[in-house]
Amino acid sequence: MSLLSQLVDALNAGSLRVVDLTQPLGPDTPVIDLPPIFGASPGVTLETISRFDEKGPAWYWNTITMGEHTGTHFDAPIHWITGKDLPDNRTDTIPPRQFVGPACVFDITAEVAKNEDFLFTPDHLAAWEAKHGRVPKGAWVLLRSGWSARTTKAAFLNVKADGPHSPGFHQETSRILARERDVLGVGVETVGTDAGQAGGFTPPFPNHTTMHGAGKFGLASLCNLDQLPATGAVVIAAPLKIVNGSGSPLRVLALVAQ
Ligand code: 23J
Ligand code: MN
Repeated sequence: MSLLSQLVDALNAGSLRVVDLTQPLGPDTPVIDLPPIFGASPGVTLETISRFDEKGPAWYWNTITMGEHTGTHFDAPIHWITGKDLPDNRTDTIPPRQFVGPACVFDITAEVAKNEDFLFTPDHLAAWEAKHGRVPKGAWVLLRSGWSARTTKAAFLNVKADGPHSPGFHQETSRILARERDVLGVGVETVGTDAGQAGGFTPPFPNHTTMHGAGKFGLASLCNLDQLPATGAVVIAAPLKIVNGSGSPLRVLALVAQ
């Protein structure tokens, strides 16, 4: 039997499951709050073009407005100054092969429950690899923090007097994953791929700086990572083909063996 008919049979039999790693996208979707000196990204608005009325008696459709980096979304290398001159760095030019890869899931739920600013260090990576094997080239590395359980905007963005607080990667971990493991990119449950306090790190937003400078991608606001094994799932994360796009909302799917 051919590989693809085996795949279809496994999906039909339920021995392969499709897990949706995507948050609902709508007016309540939280968007990152940068300091007011910077441009703000608009949240989602839906405006009805017609709904079985005089504007369209048999059809319903909407106009959508939002920033490229809204809800569950993809960060392309051109999003950051370090990746701005790389080849194939935009949503319309990234080769589609790079949207598909095996998932490595780093479970930091327990650590984050104790420390919402937890950073995943090279020592944590070494411990994960001792248990699960080396992160393979072309992997999607997913940081399972439990953050998607925060369902109110206030709890999800977690902004305090000194700015937002949420977990992320230590810069040296980002460097190892990008340069030594040659991953596709990293995915997180939080609003962005950097820790909440990372605007004050040196350099600011080190994960964006490092990943995009190496031509790697980001996935933000993922959910259902608790349904994935540490290794063995396959993730498909393909952004809209926006011409010159820096990223886009997308549907992220994982194939998981039962
Ligand atoms: C712009 C500036 C800082 C950050 C971000 C965007 C994101 O998180 C993003 O969506 O890429 S941290
Ligand atoms: Mn983004």
